[in-house]
Amino acid sequence: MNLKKLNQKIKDKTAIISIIGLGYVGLPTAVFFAQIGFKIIGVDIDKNKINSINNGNSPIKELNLDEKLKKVVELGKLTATTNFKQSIPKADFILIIVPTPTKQSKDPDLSYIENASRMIGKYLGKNQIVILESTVYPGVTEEVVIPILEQESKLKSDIDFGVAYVPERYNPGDAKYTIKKVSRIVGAENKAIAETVKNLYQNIIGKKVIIVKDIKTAEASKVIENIQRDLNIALMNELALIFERMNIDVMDVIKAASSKWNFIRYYPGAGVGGHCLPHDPYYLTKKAHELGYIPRIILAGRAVNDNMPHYIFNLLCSGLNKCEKSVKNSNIVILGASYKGNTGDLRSAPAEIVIEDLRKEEAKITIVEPYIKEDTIFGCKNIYSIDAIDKNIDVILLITDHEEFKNMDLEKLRKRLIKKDVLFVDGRRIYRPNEVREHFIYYGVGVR
Ligand code: SAJ
Repeated sequence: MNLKKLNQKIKDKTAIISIIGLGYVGLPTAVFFAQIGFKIIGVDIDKNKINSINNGNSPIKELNLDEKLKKVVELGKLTATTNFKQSIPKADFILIIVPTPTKQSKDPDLSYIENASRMIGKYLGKNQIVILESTVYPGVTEEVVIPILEQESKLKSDIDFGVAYVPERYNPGDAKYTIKKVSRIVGAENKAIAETVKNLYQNIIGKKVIIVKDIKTAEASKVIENIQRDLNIALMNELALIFERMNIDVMDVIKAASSKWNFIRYYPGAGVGGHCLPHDPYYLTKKAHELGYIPRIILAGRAVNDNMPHYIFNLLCSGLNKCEKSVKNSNIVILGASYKGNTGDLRSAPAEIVIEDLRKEEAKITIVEPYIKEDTIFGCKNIYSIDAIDKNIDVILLITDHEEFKNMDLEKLRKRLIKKDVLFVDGRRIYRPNEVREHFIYYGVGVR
């Protein structure tokens, strides 16, 4: 490989970068590299997405990318295509940023990575570097991606072309931790390729780009980031259920424990959603099982978190019971469908599970979801605003910690409602029980 030539192209920003997968992470990454002057060829299998991008319109509204996207498209810095044959041969660097979901069985679904590798391999030439960003288990790059690239291209990795793993660390919708403000990890087949890839990313990363020992170390570092987070949240959820039985409010306990310098704050809630935490752990646990190790702790955390939406349903049933009402035909307004506060992202959203449980008991459900411009979400009417809440409701069920749902005027809301007892279920423990109990029957995670 002629890495000197590639490094020169990075230096004078004439390197062409092809980004495979223009989703929540790939599209912002493409815009970011284009904004600093690189020519980007975005590749995706979704024709509608491609047309939207080439017209300067972001297909993912909640990323708020339209203005930046329109500009780089108008400058000719970013074009999108479905055609690998037209894009791969022109690229110096090829980034794979495709989904790595799990199947119903919770097994990793590597089909997106395998298909992308196959299509890249068909048109891969010499002196190009392929960089995988998607979250995987240690070994996928060298045991899955590289063999497919070599087989399709009839070329040899580390000789004719290079491969590296640079885990994505992009947080969709996060204005604080933008791509620029988060350090990155690079693992590659050899030091020279790692240095070249580091030079490329250092153009868009204002923080350190750290070269680690090898590709597997880089793959492992990414997958444990989210496993650690998932497990810590599971611990808080488990503590909420323990302290509920002791009539201790877990939120008071967390607040007290937080006064210790190295206590890391996580909070119990209605469940753990998104495209990362509910899925990434299974990539490592599957590999662990294959190697004869049973990852009990990781799987126990997943089980606790996956149970939380059902726990919320049971909490609501207990609360209705206290009001001497049944779930059947009760009017329930759910505050928030998104999996995470202040975003409009429904992927693996806990709300969907709670709604399934409620629907089985024939409850009547409307949703207040201001971040998603859809009139129907999970089969329920979206009324968008708290002000549109029907006066006839029996239950307010808060599931997503959107800013709009914090500091609500509970007295004003209560006065609009006509039922004698209205239940307020706080699925994110946003409110202190006593401030709500002045107006509603209050139930919350860890409090009945
Ligand atoms: N959640 C809790 N309790 C908590 C924190 C989160 O129940 O204390 C729930 C959220 O409501 C949500 C789910 O967990 O349903 C996931 O929330 P998250 O804050 O982890 O957000 P994600 O899934 O978008 O995680 C991403 C990850 N970023 C990348 O993979 C690049 C994760 O590594 C980040 O730490 C996280 O964003 C973040 O910090 O925002």
